[in-house]
Amino acid sequence: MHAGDHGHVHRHADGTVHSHAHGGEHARGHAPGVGGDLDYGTGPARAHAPGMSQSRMVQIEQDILAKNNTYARANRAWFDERGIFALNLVSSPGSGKTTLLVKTIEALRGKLAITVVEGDQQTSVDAERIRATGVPALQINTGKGCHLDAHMVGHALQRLQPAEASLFLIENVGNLVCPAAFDLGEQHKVAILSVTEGEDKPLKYPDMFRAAEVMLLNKCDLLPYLDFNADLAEENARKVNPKLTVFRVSATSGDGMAAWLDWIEKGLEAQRGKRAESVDALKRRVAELERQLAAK
Ligand SMILES: Nc1nc2c(ncn2[C@@H]2O[C@H](COP(=O)(O)OP(=O)(O)OP(=O)(O)O)[C@@H](O)[C@H]2O)c(=O)[nH]1
Ligand SMILES: [Zn+2]
Ligand SMILES: [Zn+2]
Ligand SMILES: [Zn+2]
Repeated sequence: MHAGDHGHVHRHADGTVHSHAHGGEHARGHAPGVGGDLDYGTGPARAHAPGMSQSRMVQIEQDILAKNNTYARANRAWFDERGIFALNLVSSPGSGKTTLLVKTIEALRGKLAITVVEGDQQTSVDAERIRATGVPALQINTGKGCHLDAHMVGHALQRLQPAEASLFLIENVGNLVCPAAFDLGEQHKVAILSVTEGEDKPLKYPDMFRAAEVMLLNKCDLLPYLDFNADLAEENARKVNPKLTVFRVSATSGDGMAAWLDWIEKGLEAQRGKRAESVDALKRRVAELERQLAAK
């Protein structure tokens, strides 16, 4: 039974029906035994959903991402016009995103305006931790959803109205997979990897580390107690993303935070500069038009 050009649907012994791309598992045959791996990521959809063809999955994903990208472009334009530097913090649950945000805010709030969006499936615990620092924070609960999308962030912008030339921090839902695919309109994704998670994570979840500009290797205060090779973790991350900037930090002790804070301030400066440039360009254009009108 065929579904589409690439997909292939079949029924298992337990009665469940599901589809595959050709190649991958099938190329290796259906021979019984424990040898050989199962790979559901070799088809055009790079994933597998019971009962759905690969071509249908690709179509659905493209539609969702195309809509998301439209909202993301609008958010990015909104940030650029106002010289706002927006960062999207992504990681697995519990790597220390909120702790890092609190420390970052405490260090920078005297110098610049900061606004935060918190994404979680449920609760407003993280937004409350941010508000305790005195900075405005909006909690977005995604319910069953495992990532924030650009439409949600657009609504958050309407509600929060972040100041011109300010820092806008987004904590995504703890998940190393989906947030990689969803552009929120941020300037950069920042991936957090904590030293309790294993050096292999960048290789196992490459999309996330490829999408990020910066990796914060967090909880470095625990390194003396762990069998974790920080150099190997960095090496693995650079294998999937050679341009990655890495900062080794401890959010709880504050070690290594200075370089990260410096990176933020430089990024914000550049973003403010971009706005100044576009304002200057606009002024020049208006002056030129006025000159042309006066000459008529
Ligand atoms: N030892 C140590 N613990 C840390 C550090 N940063 C965070 N933690 C601890 O790690 C746990 C999780 O931290 P959170 O900041 O809540 O992590 P998160 O990534 O925001 O978690 P979710 O929002 O649930 O995904 C807490 O118990 C923190 O105290 C660190 O640098 N060192
Ligand atoms: Zn099968
Ligand atoms: Zn958190
Ligand atoms: Zn809407």
